[in-house]
Amino acid sequence: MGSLAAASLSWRVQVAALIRGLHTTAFASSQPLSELNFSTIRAESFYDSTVEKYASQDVEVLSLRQMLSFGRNAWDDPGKILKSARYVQRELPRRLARRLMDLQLLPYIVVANPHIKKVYNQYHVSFETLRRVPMVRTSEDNQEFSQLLRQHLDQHAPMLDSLATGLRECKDKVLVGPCLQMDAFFDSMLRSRISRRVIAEQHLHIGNKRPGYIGVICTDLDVQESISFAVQKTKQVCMETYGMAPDVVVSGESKVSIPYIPAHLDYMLYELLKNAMRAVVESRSSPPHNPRRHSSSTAPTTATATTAPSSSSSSSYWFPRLPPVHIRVCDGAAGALTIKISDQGGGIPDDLIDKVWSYGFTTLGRKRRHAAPPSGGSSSNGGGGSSSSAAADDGEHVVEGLGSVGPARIVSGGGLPAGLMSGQGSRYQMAGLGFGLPLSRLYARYFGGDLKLQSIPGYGTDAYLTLKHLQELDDGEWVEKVDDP
Ligand code: ADP
Ligand code: K
Ligand code: MG
Repeated sequence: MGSLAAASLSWRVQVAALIRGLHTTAFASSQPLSELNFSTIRAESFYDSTVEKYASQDVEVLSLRQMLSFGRNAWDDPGKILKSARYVQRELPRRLARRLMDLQLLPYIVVANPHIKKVYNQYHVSFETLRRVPMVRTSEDNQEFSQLLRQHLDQHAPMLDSLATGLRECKDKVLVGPCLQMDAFFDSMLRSRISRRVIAEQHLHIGNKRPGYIGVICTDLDVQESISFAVQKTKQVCMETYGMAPDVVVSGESKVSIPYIPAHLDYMLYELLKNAMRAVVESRSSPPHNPRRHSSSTAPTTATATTAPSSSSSSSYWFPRLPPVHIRVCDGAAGALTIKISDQGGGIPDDLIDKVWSYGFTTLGRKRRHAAPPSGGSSSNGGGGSSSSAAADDGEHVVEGLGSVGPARIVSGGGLPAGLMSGQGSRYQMAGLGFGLPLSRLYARYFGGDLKLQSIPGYGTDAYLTLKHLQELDDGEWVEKVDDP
């Protein structure tokens, strides 16, 4: 396998050199933005030296602290806004070029997949477009640039689904699966995606005067409020999916706020709560003959009232009282805020505890799919569908690989679920994409936090979401964290 990859690489180097010789650059930086015709940009060129050149340039990493201190009062400082625009126009082409190189290094059979090709082409078009934008010097330039930026953000919104669908299809192909370091590839692609969207959105909002906000960062995000929002949304989806939902009991610090991007926290809470609620409902609503069903002795008798199942669906299933999900907010001493989400949903079997962090790994099989199929009707689960011990006991299919990717599942705002932001109830899904855990951990780590699981198989799971608590220092600076290109 290794020699096959090496051979294909050296072949690529030769082709790259050939194409480099043919390649002509069409960069016209002296032309005003309004006169440039971006519609003619095509994305056919592979391995071109321009991509390599940009990819090899250093990226300028910005911490949340720097974003906050730079963005303060920017709405009142046109110079700052222009500086921000120039930062964006310098950074995005470099970061896009790096991802183009990553895509180029995929095996040919993957690159040739129509979904992956679509992603490559979109990245290349954005790269070519943004690198050609003349330096933003005036607020008129910035207006045009911002419009272009918004347009590209929108065009990239469905790329996550394309990437996931494409790689899921390719995973079935002989030779491809073992060659691909799938999780590392996704980590890098998605971290970069979060980064680019944060950079772009921050610029697009930096000129807005909004109380409590610097750009898209809420300076005092009320954690309890975010939890309430996520609980309400998840319960709604859970009800739509299963006809019942466990209650959620929140305890701990009631008045904690952190500077954070609300959509990021919303996403993580939503994904963790969906996992918890799904586990609770599925482990309690199995037919009585099921050996993995929890006996009532494992369920606490202190459970608060459970949202009742619909009477029609309860006829053939056993519906005991659902044990509530507990959320505890701990404002730790070590500059970290931890949100612990505990469920009694049966836990994660030992042999799956590492696999659950893989992109696309899900135990939601077609047979047990409760969610509405994605629009367009292609609710294929693909991904091999190899079964594993514990889940197989439950009549479920353990789907390895990229699971089912609903087109409406992850859309805008840095890869956030469209439904969460726009309230498209019927398109929600409780699970099945297999991205919830790894992507939430990526979001948490993005600003220096983390996500960990502690599971007691047969009983339940605790998820620990840790967020760096950024305190304002005397000099007005903020305690660190990270941006990863
Ligand atoms: P998805 O929810 O789409 O399946 P995730 O990445 O969110 O993808 O989770 C992957 C798998 O991890 C789930 O399918 C489930 O089997 C397992 N899992 C996650 N959280 C829990 C939990 N709280 N209890 C039991 N199993 C869980
Ligand atoms: K997963
Ligand atoms: Mg999930």
